[in-house]
Amino acid sequence: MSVKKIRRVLVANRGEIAVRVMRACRELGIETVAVYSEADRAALHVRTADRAVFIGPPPARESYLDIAKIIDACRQSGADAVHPGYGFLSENEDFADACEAAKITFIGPSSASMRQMGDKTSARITVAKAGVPVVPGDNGPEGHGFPTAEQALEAAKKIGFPVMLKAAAGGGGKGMRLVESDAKFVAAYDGAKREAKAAFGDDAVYLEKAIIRPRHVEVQVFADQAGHTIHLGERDCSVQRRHQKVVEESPSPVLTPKLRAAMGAVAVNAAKACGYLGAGTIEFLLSQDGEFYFLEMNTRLQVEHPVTEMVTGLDLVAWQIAVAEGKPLPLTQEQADARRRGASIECRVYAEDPIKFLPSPGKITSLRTPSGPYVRDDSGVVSGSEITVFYDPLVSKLVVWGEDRAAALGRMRRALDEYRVGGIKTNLPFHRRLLRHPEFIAGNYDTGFIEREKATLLAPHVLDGEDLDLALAAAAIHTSGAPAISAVPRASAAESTSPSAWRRWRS
Ligand code: MV4
Repeated sequence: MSVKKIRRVLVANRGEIAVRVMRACRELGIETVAVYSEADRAALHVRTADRAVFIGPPPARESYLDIAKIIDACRQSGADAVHPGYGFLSENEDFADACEAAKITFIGPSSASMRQMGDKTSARITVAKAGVPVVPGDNGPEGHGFPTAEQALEAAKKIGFPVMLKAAAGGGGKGMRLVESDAKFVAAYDGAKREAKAAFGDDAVYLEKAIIRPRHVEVQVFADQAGHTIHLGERDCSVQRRHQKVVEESPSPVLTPKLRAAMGAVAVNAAKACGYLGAGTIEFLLSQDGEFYFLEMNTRLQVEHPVTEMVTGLDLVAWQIAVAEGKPLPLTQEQADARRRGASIECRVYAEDPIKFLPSPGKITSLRTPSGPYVRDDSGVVSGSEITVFYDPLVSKLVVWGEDRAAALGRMRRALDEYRVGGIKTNLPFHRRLLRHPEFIAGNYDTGFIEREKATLLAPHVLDGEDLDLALAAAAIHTSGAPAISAVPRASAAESTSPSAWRRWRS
């Protein structure tokens, strides 16, 4: 239990989340400290902070992931608290311990909670004891994986194929294998073990029954130091590709109020089971028959937290700071339930080739970000910023709110059409197509959606109808010597933004 007012926060992160956290601090009258690598000297998060400390070379291992350097930066700058953001050191128990040892408030859960939830077999055991439904499976003879392929195969036969082999130390799909039959089991077991060892330095693998075409639905939880724990509803994150989320929304288009209440109550129990403090997320798989299963807990603020903020009208970073200072949660579960209103969607805008899904680093030479009612663009870049190969190529998170899902979809289509990024390729054309896909509009999607629909979602843009006429007319004017229309530039071919060109998707 700690009741210490926070006066100066060091944000141990970069990019949009560092800027996001600093905005909350500024609003609360809390001073901010940025840390930055050689590659981030001119970065927006450095300019946003009250002061900044240089922490080393561009590779994250030598800067943003170096615990000693971050603790030293706190000492140098007089910070009394650290916000870890997401990624980097946010789920590193040793970092939380190092902060405690240095008497710096870590804005997040205890290292013990992180340890308990970081290991997947230990998390399954912990939450199952609290009555949380986990995916049926076998954690292995001692509860931490199978020592031999033979023992694992025996267990797999009992569970029944198809099964999932998963890394105990894992998460994010690394060291994970879907196995359809016993013939392929031993090779999959060896492969999963090798991948787990390489990725986590721990080759323990365990078994779960495979859920076919699941949705990924996660519940936002919050806990204070008195142990009060509530949930703030769910986010549907099923639209992802290769374990990289692309679009998230709240509420999930498929949850009934009854299912939401059940998942929320279970999520609260899962958080209580590990003595949780602060913002956390309980991930579930939702099967096609409407059953839900605990998958894992993320012991940090998530990338997609803004959709929850939009439907609740709350500032989750301000809440994180409040509970870290020992203040009680400002709302009861009933009050929180009464706040949820309308629908919110987030599109992750990445600097990547929209066809090949490969990063497209470079300098952003021009930028027009959407705005207008209920449109939020959380970005860590401005015109002139560099997207480098060293870090995540996220340009921004475009988030909208609407009275209902249809309004939110219309608003997102409009916002996407306003968005212009020059100098680099982005996945904006992909998002424009996705938001016009009939199945997405209907809410009919699961975790395999992008892979199955990639041909339609990635088809190169072709002008048609009115847009083709306009483009032809503009070209005729241009070649006849009259000035090209430039006051309100139409989208370039690469940008392909004109709304009516997407008409093919309207059913
Ligand atoms: C599963 C599953 C089906 N059945 N487990 C992928 C990442 C890791 N956190 C858990 N994952 C999955 N676990 C069982 N028993 C399907 C997935 C999965 C998935 C989960 C969430 C979001 C996207 C996904 C994409 C493919 C597979």
